[in-house]
Amino acid sequence: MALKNSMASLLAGCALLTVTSCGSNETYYEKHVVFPDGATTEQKIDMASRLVPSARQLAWQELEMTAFLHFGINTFTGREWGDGTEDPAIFNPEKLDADQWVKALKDGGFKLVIITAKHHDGFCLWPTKTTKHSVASSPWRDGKGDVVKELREACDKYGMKFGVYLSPWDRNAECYGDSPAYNDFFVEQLTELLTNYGEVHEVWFDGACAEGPNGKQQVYDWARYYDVIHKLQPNAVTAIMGDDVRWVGNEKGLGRECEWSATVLPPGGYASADSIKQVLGLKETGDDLGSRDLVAKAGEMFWYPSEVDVSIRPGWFYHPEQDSDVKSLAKLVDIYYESVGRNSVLLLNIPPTTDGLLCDIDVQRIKELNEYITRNFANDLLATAFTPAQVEQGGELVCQLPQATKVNSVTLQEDIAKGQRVESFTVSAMVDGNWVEVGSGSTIGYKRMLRFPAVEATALKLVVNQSRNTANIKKISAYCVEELSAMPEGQVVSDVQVDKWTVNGATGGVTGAKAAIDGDITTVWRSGQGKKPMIEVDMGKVVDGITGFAYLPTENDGKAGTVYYYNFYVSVDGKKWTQVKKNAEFGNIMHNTVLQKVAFDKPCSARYFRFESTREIEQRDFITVAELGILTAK
Ligand code: FUL
Repeated sequence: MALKNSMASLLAGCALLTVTSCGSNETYYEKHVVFPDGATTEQKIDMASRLVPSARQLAWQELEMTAFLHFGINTFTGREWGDGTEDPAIFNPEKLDADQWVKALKDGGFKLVIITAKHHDGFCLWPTKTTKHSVASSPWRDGKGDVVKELREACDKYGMKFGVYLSPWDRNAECYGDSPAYNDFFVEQLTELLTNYGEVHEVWFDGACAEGPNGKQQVYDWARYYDVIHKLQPNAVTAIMGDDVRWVGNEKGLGRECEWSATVLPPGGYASADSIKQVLGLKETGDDLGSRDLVAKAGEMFWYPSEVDVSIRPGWFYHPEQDSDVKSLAKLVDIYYESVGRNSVLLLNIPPTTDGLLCDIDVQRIKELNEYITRNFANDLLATAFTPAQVEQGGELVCQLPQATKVNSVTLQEDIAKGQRVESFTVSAMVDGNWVEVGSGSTIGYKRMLRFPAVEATALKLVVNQSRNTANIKKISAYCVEELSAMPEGQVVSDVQVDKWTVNGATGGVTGAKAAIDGDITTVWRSGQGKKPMIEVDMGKVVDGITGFAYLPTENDGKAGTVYYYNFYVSVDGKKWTQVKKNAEFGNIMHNTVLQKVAFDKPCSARYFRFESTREIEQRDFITVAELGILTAK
C-alpha cells in the first residue's frame, strides 16, 4: 500500500525519503512523523510502518554491545551520588591505564565506550576552563592529567568508538539554578568535549534536575544543547535526554518483550514532551510505548530506540565491597538475550577502581561473555537455508535444515531500514514430521532472540501473525547454545545473626515491622503514616565492631515506600543515642533499587539501632523495608 502523495505533502517537520524498489515508490519518514489532521487509524498505522531510523541511529543500533565507565570522585568516596562538596585532592588514580580499560572492553566484544566525563557531583575528568572542580585541581599526574584524552587515545589505538556522559545536573556549579548562566556554562563544557577529543559517537544526558544554590529550579535548554552536538559531532547519537536513543526504563538490564523503536513516546527534551505524555498517559517505564491503540490516539511518532543500561556490579561506581557481587556469566548471558535480543542496545557498565584500572574479576567476566557469544553464535544452522524475504500478515517463512539438528535458540531480524512492522509472530520447529511451537512474541525489530528447550528439528517456520504492512525479514538464524544455569543470587543483608532481634518501636506498630528484620528478603514491612517513619531494633546483646548498616528496598508495590534520605542512630543501653548518619542520601535509589550498604565513619558498639526516613523517593508518608541488617566487615 503506497502512501498518497497528498498525505505525504501535508506532513510538517518530517524528513521524507522515497525509495524505489521493484518498480514501486515507497515513502519513508526518517526519525519523526507527524500525522495529518483527520488521519484514520489505518493511515496512521501505515505511516508508523514507514518510520525509519536516521543513518546515525541505524549505525548505533548495529553496535549491539556498548560499555559504560563510571569513574570520578565517587570512586574515591564510595558513594553513588556525590554532593559536589568533595575535595578534588582525593582524586588520585595512581595506576590509571586507559589502555587496559579499552583492551579489556575490546576483548569483551564492546564496540563503543562512554565515560562519565562529569557526573552529578560536577567533578570534571578533563581540565576544563569552566570550573576548578576538575582533574586539574587534583594531585593525579600533578594536576596535568586528562582522563578523557587518555581514553580517547586508547580508543584510537584499539579502534573503539567513543562517547561522553555529561551530567546536566551539577551539584557543584555555583550558577546551577540560574538557568541562562548555567546553560552557557554547560554549553561551554559540551563544546570543549566535542571539539578537543576527536570523533564522538554518543552523548549521554541524564534527566535529573534540581534546584541550585539560589533555590531556583534549573531549566535546561535542550534544543540549544542538541544544536551544539549536531554542529560539532554530526555522527553522535544523543541518548536518554537526547533525541536519538531512549532509556529502556530500568537499570536492571531488562528490555521489554514488546519493544517498539517506532514509538509514540516523545524524546525527553522535545518541546511538547510533557503534554504528549500526559494526553497519552505515557511513562518511560511503561510497558506499552507503541501498540495500535496508542498509535491510533497519537498525533506524531518518533524513531526512538531503546538502550539498556546496567552495571556489572550492584552500583555504578566501583566499591571494593562489591567485588563478590560481580554478575555471573549466566546472568550476563541472560542480560544479553534480554537487551540485544529484545531490540535494544546493551550499555554495560564496568567501573574502574581507585587505582584507575578495571578490576580483574570484571575483566575476566566480560572476556567470558564475549567468548560465550562468539562460540555459541558462530555456527548459524540456517546460514545457507535463509534468504531475506517479505512476508505479508498471516504469511510464513519455512527454512529447511540439512538433517535433523538440535536447536534451542532462534534469532529473528527485521530490516529496520524499512521500518519496524511485526506485531506478533510464532516460531515452530518440524519435529518427527510435526510442527511444534517453540517460541512466540510480539515485536522483532532490529533483533529478537528466543531460547527454548532443545528440539531435534528438520525445519523451522516463522509465522507473522500480525504486521503493520509487509514485514521485511532480514534474517532468521538458529543455534544450539550452551545452557548455563544461573545460580540464584543469594542476598546476605546482615553480618550479625538476626534471630534474637526484636522490634522495640515502629511507626504504625511493632507487629508487622518484624518483617524488616526477619532475615527473609521476601517479606516486607510497610510502616504506618508519619512525617519521619522509623523502626527501632533491639539486637539482644551488645555487638562490637559495627562498621555500617544495610537497607534492602523492595519493588513489590512499584517502588512505593523506598527511603531516599535517612537518619541512623545507635545505642548501647537504649537510653543514650548517637546519631551516626544525619539526613544522608541513598544516591540513585529510585532508579537502582539494589541493597544499600552504608559504612559509618568509624566502627562502633551497640545493642540498639534506629532507622528513620527523612524523605521517601516521592515524599510519601510511609516507608517500606524488605530487610535491614548490621555490617561488621572491615
Ligand atoms: C542515573 C544516574 O543517576 C546514575 O548515577 C547513573 O549514572 C545512571 C547510569 O544514570 O540516572
